Amino acid sequence: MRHDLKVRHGGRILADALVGHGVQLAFGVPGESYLPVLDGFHDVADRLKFIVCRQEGGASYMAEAYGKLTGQPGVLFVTRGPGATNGAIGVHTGHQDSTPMVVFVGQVGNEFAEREAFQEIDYRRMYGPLTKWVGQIDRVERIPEYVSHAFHTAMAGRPGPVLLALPEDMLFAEGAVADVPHYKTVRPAPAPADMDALRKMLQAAERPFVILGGGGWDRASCDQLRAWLEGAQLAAGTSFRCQDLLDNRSPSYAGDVGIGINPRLAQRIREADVVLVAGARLGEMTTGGYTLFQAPVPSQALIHVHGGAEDLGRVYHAALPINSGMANFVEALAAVKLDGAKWAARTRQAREDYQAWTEVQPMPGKLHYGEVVKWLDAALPEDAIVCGGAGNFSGWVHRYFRYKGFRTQLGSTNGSMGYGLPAAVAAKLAAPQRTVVAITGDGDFLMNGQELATAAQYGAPIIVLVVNNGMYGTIRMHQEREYPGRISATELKNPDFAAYARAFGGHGERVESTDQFAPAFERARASGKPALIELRIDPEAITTGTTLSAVRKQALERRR
Ligand SMILES: Cc1ncc(C[n+]2csc(CCOP(=O)(O)OP(=O)(O)O)c2C)c(N)n1
Ligand SMILES: [Mg+2]
Repeated sequence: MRHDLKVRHGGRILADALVGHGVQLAFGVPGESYLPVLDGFHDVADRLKFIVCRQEGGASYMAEAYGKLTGQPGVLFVTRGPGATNGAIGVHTGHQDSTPMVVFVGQVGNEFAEREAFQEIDYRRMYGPLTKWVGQIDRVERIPEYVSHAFHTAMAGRPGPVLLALPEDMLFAEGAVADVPHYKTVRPAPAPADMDALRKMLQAAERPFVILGGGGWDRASCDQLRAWLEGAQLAAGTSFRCQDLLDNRSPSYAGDVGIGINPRLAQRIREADVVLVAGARLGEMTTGGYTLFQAPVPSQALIHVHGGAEDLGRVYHAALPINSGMANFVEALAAVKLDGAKWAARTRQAREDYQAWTEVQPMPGKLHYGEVVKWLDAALPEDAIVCGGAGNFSGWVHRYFRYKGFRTQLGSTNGSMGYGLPAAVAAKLAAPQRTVVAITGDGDFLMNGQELATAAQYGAPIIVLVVNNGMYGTIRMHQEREYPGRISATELKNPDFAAYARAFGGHGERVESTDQFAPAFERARASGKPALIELRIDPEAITTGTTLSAVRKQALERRR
């Protein structure tokens, strides 16, 4: 032990370690299992703010959204057992979305370990499949080493969540140890030979297409990539809920490759001869259930660029796999000069198809939700952040909203409900100067409605839209398709959402027709409080393109 070092308890060493790694906001719900950490936070309160949430599900989404927005690990604290189980949802989202996160969870003291003591869980087993690494810090002197390891792992290669368990006795113990400097981000870069092969493949293509997606991006790389795509006159799409990686106003942008894909875009991808995929895993949602690309050997020559070496060749055999971080890849692309004359007309057509697809379609009812999304698209500031969860209501946003650059969208690519509101709270706390809107469904919203209390407590004037159709509409749609007319477990009796928001000290209103929306939104914005606008839509309007009764009718006809 070096005598010039101050003796600190484990909680303080941990708090100092977080400050050393640049953590300014952390999210969580307290527990008696990690009291020394809360005590440590007391000492560093001027540098690190701990956002106390109302449910670990909300807190874990906030940490995930913070990581997604800032590119720095989102930090989450949950107590052992029940806190750890509640908090799993945001970790699953972070894993599937490749979002850097460092999760700390209380653990029973080592003196009781393995007895199934109060709230004891083996986190290595429970969280193993949801994280990149699960560790447990058993010795107080090793806190700085473990925390540094966790931050490096969360950020390296393909980013993702990491979990550290904190046995209670270790946190109360004291040690005299040195801090570790700020973590470094380790990401691979493409080899010159890879870039040469990429240039040759793309230049030889007749029908090239580009897909951008996944995690590990940053604003500068997205802007640089946009310029490169436009210079090469290439058409590009974005993977499911990664629509903000390419400014949707770019002449190269051809739409999102996710649920409810434009059929013409799907056709374009199937017909492509060379596809460059940068950052996307090519998961089920981005491949139309593994149909846009045949598994394991696609008919298109695939250039697959990914930060995680293990994700290359995982499903698809790429003609050219390139293990690279996105910034390094985009930098290397600058030297790749392509003549786009061969495919320029196809790119223009792809853009026209996108524009035609995003024309607002008719919708039953007095409140045209498509028009509302178009209004938001035009009225919100360019850098507004639009957060969303899961449900059919999100389809209108995917189709009609034009994301105008990096991190104007925060969504859960694992299709996880309840994400929009907590993501909006985290975004507003991280970027108070930006307008932040959460678009939620009536089912989706109440999965984490309680986090309005967090928004109110920390002064986060977000604007939440609740698209109310009185049901778990997505499931009802699938139900009508598979078992027409046999409604089961999908109807919802809802509270008065506007009154609910007001009960938290927020602003609340209900809108029942299209013309009521803009003034209501302006009032919500002007209120300066967390605000909620309920949109009463016609339950018949089940997607942007069809009605509930049409789905039922088609199903019945198929059965005849
Ligand atoms: C956490 C979670 N639980 C359940 C589901 C399954 N699920 C997907 S969409 C959906 C219904 C969403 O309802 P709502 O928010 O009202 O949106 P709507 O489809 O009606 O527009 C459900 C239950 C899920 N994706 N995530
Ligand atoms: Mg609904």
